[in-house]
Amino acid sequence: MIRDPQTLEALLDAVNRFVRERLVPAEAIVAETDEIPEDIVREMKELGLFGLTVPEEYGGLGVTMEEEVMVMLAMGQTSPCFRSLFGTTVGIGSQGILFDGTEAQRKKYLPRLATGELIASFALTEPDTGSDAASLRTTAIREGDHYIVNGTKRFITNAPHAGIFTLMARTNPQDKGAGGVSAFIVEADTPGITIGRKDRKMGQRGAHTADVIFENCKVPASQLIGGREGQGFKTAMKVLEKGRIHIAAICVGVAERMQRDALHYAMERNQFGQPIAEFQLVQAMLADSQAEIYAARCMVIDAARQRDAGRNVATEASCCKLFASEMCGRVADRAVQIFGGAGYVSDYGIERFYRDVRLFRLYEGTTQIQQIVIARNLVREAMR
Ligand code: COS
Repeated sequence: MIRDPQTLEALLDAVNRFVRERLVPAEAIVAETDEIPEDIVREMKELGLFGLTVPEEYGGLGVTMEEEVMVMLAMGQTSPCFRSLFGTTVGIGSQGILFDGTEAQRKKYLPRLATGELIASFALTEPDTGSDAASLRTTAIREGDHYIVNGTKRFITNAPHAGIFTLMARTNPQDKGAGGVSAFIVEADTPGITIGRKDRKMGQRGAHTADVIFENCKVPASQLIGGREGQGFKTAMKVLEKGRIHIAAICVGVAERMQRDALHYAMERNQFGQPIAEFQLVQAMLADSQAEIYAARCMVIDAARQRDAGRNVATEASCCKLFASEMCGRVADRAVQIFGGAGYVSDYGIERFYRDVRLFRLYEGTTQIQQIVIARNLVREAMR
């Protein structure tokens, strides 16, 4: 749903300009230094990017899912590390507070997230808990008006920058499954929290992940999301479901960028006396990528519209994440192929995208988890 086409157009114009004039020129330096320059971070805040999904009453832009998808398609036209900096704050780090938090929790945190003053991270994954999210071991044991948190969270995006963590921890150690898990808002400066060293990753330099270690960390009971124990796994699933549409949109945007770069290269690069774009075997690669990008774009917009209309889109969200992330990987591979030897050389930039997009098939639920979710939902639906 698009609330007001003119307002959205103004926002997209601003984002497109920011991407073109500020982010694209900074891609190489960010990849080299592994840091996003402070002035770019400030401009992201000024544009309202950190508050995209925070409702207007709490100081954000309150975009609908379809509008969010449009902004992510625009943000995808540059290195994905830029989106990552505000992605957890507009997505998995904040939406649990919005969906299931108490009014007091929303009022306390959402306005500061919307301005970018606070960065939110989502702390679910652990050293021994990835796809099987319900098996997490971090505990939060109630003692009076506090919970004592112990455990280690792994690969936590934006952990080194976070002001708050949306933390999933087991409040009922007797219940080893999803029902024993609760969600908390934990302020990053709470004593007992240590952030590990930044992970050295395959790609997405400029986006940082790290371990978050909780040792007898005393979290006030008022930080339990929604004030109810045992709801944390469901909160996480709801947040991830929406996040999957968001990530799928980024996959489409980045695929469009790689396709554009490949097309321009193919038109400039001459072999056998003509641009390689004239050769049908190169054209076949461009055509396959274009068809897949178009298909994924249509899927993502459709799923977003259905979600805005209030429909259950658990299956569609997983279809989008599955197809768009795999599509993006194929487009990256073809783009490198079209660049030929230059595709393997850092100066041309395309190998960086090839490495960056590999993450899309892994995080916020691997391709295999999306397959499981889709198939399970189909079977459940058919059994009704
Ligand atoms: N929305 C709301 N509730 C949901 C839900 C959703 N999308 N998906 C599941 N739930 C609920 C279920 O309804 C169930 O509730 P009841 O017990 O009341 O019936 C509960 O959550 C447990 O669901 P389920 O039985 O399906 O849980 P499983 O342990 O079998 O796990 C998968 C399901 C594998 C799908 C889940 O663990 C998952 O998504 N794993 C991937 C995690 C992930 O994405 N990690 C990335 C880290 S963050 S970057």
